[in-house]
Amino acid sequence: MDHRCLFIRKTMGISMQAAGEALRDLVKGLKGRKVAVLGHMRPDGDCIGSQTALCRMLLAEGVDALCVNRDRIPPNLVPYAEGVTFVKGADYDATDRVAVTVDCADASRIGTELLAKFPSGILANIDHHASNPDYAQTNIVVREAAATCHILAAGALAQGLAVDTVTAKALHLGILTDTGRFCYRSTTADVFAIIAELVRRGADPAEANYRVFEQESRGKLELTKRFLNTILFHEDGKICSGELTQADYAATGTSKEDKEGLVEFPRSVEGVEIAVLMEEGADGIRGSLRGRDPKLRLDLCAGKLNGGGHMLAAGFNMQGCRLPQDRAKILGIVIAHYREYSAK
Ligand SMILES: [Mn+2]
Repeated sequence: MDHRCLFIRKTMGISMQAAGEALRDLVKGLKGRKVAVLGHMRPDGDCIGSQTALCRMLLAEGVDALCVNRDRIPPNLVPYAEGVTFVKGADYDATDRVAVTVDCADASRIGTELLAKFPSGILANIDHHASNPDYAQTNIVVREAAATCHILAAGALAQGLAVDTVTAKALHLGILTDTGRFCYRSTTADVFAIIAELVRRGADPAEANYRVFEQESRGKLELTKRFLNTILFHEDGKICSGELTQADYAATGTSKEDKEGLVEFPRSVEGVEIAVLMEEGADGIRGSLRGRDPKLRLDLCAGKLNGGGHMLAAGFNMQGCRLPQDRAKILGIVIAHYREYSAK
């Protein structure tokens, strides 16, 4: 007997128009209920912006709502959570709140310990990830939306839900970060029209750009300097590598989270087809590979270095290796892979 039909659910998502109507019905329908608005682990701008905006729309309708996250709000995003209570997942012990998730591709993205505090499941799921399996009772999932904040902004503006200056700033934050500062393919004319209305209502692009993108630590800049000093080109400039060591983190007061984005320096150079970042830790060398041509199959290249990933972005982990004696071996494998796949 074939049971597959029980497990494969069609998840087509809904239109932005339908999402707006569903958002209005949800916000109005929650009157008299107590609500926890949940975001994902390691929250980003779209997560904090969505939680704040939805919570403020609920509060404006007289609904008792607060936000709960496993992890803290990143310090530079704290100003966007104005007027809303954020509770740490570990401190959350209420049993009388219904759960609404925002920006979570799956319920487990809120963290398994926090999810266990809602044994009756998720009431509503507002999201834009293509893989979202519609895990809640009400699923407001728009797959072509640029951000969860895009869904909330479009719905709230069309349906007349409360969008004051603070809410407009939160919605703008999520769209700004999830579109890569309005650069990704998801940045449509419709997105700009919504942003125009949010700016009219008080969203401040210059302030947001400063808070989100111009608050790097001095340590991160020093780490960047050290990384750039290690940059080398191979294969006539087609491959560009750079490296980090424990000593670099120690000398700059940074941690491995601060390597975020560094691989973009070698990747962004004209002519470079594979960017390599090698990081020597206590137990070996971890690495990142980045490319722009799927033909080079960086997932397979990483596989040759005890790793894996996607065609354009992959990672590897060479236990027991040290940079001085092993960098040439690792780069040799990348170079051989490049020669083989670029010739195909
Ligand atoms: Mn998002």
